[in-house]
Amino acid sequence: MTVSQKLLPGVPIVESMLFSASLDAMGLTNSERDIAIQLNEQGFAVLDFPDEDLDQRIDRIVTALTPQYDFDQWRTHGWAANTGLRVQDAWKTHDDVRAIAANAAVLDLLGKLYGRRAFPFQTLNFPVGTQQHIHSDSIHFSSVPERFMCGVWLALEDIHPDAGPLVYYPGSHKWPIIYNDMIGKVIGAGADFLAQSPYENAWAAMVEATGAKPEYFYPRKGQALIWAANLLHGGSRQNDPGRTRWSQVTHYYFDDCAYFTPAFSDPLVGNLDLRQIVDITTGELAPNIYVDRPVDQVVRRGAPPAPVAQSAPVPGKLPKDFDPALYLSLNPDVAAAGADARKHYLRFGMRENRRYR
Ligand SMILES: O=C(O)CCC(=O)C(=O)O
Ligand SMILES: [Fe+2]
Repeated sequence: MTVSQKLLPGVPIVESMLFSASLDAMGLTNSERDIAIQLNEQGFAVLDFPDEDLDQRIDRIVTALTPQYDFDQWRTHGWAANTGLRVQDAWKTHDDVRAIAANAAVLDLLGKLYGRRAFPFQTLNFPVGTQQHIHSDSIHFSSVPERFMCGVWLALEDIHPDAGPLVYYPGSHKWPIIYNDMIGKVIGAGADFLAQSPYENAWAAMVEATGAKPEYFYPRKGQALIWAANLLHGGSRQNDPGRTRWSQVTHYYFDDCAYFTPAFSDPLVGNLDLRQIVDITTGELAPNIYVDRPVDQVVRRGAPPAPVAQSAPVPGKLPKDFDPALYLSLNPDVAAAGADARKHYLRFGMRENRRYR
């Protein structure tokens, strides 16, 4: 066990103040050690994806997923978020997507870097650049303790500089994680369903204020980039509108944490958007754990022991008679924001007592 695990068990070794003092005891090969140092100092590290069958897998993924993307819309209108150019959780139906997400050598490496078992929980497959605003994944998928999350971006083809490559700001992972209270956002004050956009001006200003310089990922097919939970990253501008940018992103969590969405949570006042996370390697739910105990068994001072507040936000079931179109017409602000009716109702509408019929 490293000194970091002994004294700071709730901090990933690779993100720990005690990283240098722990490095020799992490059981790393020389090349893994380079990755660890890079991830610690810069918040990202590049590796050749360790899979002998990768080329065949990529061929099969591209063939299987191509019909699922709306390339016609892309050619005429360009990228707009979630309009058919991203397939989420294709691991459920495609063995090769799953095999990449669950690659044993990657899991083993991440386990050594973070000091807990890693497991994949979400895949995203993109055929083109996302041009997504720079962001920290920590507002979408965080954990308690924080930073037990990382992303792996795998190039499924050689990525051209004009294809809108992944962009990131080295070192920004060490900046504070920005939460709702820091940007003056509180659930219940309106526009609750906006996750990322309320943060974007603050991140952009932080980049400007620090003078941080962007780097771009121009990988060969089969190269991958690991990023730390709070590294600012996004999809850069796609200069050549006809170029594809095939990639698979896998997001990983680590054992024995509580998993939640900070953008939809104000923990101090009991709003906690706890996630029901499926471990892709087992297909089972990953238990939400707070310092070695299931969160619903933690004794809360001054409160009856159960049910605890955390159980409330467990995503509920849609009412049988839920009609998405009717919901949007009854809630024009939701419709105006372009939110998905089902997701909005489960996440917010229910607790806001919004009308759905
Ligand atoms: O591929 C991109 O352009 C960004 C992907 C991303 O931000 C993510 O999956 O977390
Ligand atoms: Fe991201």
